[in-house]
Amino acid sequence: MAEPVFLPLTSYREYSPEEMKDRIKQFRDDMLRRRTVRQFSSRPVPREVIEDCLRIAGTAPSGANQQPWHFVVVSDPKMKHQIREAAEKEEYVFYHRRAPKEWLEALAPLGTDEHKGYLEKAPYLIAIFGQTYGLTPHGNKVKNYYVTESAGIAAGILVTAVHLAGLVSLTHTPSPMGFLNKLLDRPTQEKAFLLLVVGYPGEGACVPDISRKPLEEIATFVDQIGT
Ligand code: IYR
Repeated sequence: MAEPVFLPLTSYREYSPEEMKDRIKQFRDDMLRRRTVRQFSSRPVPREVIEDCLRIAGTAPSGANQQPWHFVVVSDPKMKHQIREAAEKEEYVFYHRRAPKEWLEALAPLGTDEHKGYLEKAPYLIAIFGQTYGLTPHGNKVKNYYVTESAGIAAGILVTAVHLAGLVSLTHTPSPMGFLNKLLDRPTQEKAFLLLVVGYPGEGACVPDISRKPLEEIATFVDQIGT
């Protein structure tokens, strides 16, 4: 069993209450501007920005620090075309056969359908895989814990980083996503759970007229129990 090694927390920074409030308000206002976008421009995005966004996503906390994620960044037009074709095939079945009426009703305000032109138009597709197990240098399996939670947090941070970089994204979830393993040559222990479409918004891009739940609806504060 490995012995824990501790180092002083030198990276922490405390802010005065004023500074804290200013900083978080700034961040709140930035994040309130984030929208999921389905109309993309083909304008190129500096690869370096995508690399930094992934470095930032890789700071996510993870079960036993196993960092059970892998990101495949696709900019190759031929691969984007193949991904589009495979995704549209699944989506066609979803919209025309598999999706229960209730699900289609829930999706109606978004105006989505099986056509996924943005998978070819956007400069970058980032496929996010969760690794159910890792491998030691000797090829032995090491079980990973809280894979979906960990990769989900990393994905959330990635969405945030992309937004703060001045780009837009779409959290696309073609289902099932097994085709991504095949096309992107990823091993079976990796499960794709999100295809993040990244780029600039298309000219005149529009977004659905939907809103966010207010704080009172999403949070409960337990300040004092009883008297
Ligand atoms: N994967 C489909 C359907 C879809 C499902 C959910 I839940 C969404 O929030 C949006 C779409 C599609 O991408 O069209």
